[in-house]
Amino acid sequence: MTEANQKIGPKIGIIMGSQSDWATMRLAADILEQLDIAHEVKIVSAHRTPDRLYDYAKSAASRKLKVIIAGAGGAAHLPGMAAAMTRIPVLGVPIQSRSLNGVDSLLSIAQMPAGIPVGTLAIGDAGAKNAALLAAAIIANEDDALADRLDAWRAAQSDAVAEQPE
Ligand code: RP5
Repeated sequence: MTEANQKIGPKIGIIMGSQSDWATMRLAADILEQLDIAHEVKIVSAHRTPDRLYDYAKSAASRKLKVIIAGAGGAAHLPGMAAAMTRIPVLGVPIQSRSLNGVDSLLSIAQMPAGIPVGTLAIGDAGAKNAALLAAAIIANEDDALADRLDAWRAAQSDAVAEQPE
């Protein structure tokens, strides 16, 4: 990340329920690095550290976070509980769990009651990457320089797709 963007403080918060989620959620952080978006990364468990979750969600608006990306697996209450305690948009990443392959995570995150939305991404790596790209797109609406970087990122992706398989 450039020094200038580091100084302005995080715009996106990446939180996850466990150290074991980092292998997936680091893919979101990698994309934010590529796009030079200031962000922070924390382990915040809805079940094991509920007070940390409360403090994080309650302070998100006053700390001027623009989007929260929350990854969790199994009984994945983290994104929904974070969304319940802040109006900052929450994007949920269902971690691919060992026992049910992430279907448990997906349903836990997607099936929110009306009134408290969580934008739910795909299970696992694709979800983590797309959560970062979606968060970037949201912020880019108000940030022309980032919009240019995101357009360039997408163009590079298109250029990298071969016309024929090798
Ligand atoms: C959830 O439980 C975490 O998000 C993680 O995906 C899952 C398993 O956590 P560990 O037992 O690996 O710490 O809270």
